[in-house]
Amino acid sequence: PPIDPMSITFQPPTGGMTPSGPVLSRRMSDLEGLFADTAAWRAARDEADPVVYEVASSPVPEAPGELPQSITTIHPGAVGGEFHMTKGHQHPNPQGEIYLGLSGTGGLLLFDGTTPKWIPMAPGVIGYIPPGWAHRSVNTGDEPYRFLAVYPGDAGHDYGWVLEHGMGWRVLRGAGEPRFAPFQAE
Ligand code: S6P
Ligand code: ZN
Repeated sequence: PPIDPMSITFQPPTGGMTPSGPVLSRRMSDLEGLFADTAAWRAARDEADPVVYEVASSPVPEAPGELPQSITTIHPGAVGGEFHMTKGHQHPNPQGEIYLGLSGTGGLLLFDGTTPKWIPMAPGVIGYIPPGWAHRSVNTGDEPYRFLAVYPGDAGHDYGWVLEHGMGWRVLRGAGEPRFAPFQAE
């Protein structure tokens, strides 16, 4: 059933939404196979299994014609020098998506299966993801990186594609600026 017009209030201290839909937490243990340095990933998982990122969803349903939103907070850190990041996904029903940087610094890594692209993200930056581009977010700073996403309700989420194809690059801690290394299947 269609939902009524509504306003949603962003909660800057936590990255939450009021009213809210589901909120999910991704811990290190949920991110198997993502980081190149498997031993460093295993050590981080076994030691404290920290929350790497959280996603608060709006109450807008994932249904055709609707535009659900989410706020993602990626906590700062790296695994074997590779910055904390989201799993990344493709939308199986290819459609565009809009991101807006809210706080911290990071980037949007996009991959169409051939060419990786990097959009630096900061508060006020709108990142546009065209249809057909897999996307992953990376925190390249030392404070939480937070952004709003708005996506078509029937876009769907395919995580297997990224596990199979990678994202073209790995984003590593460099001297000041992030460093990009070509993705190699492990
Ligand atoms: C949804 C949008 C974001 C991500 C979120 C977590 O289309 O791109 O809300 O879901 O940033 O990333 P991931 O890759 O774990 O879903
Ligand atoms: Zn998406």
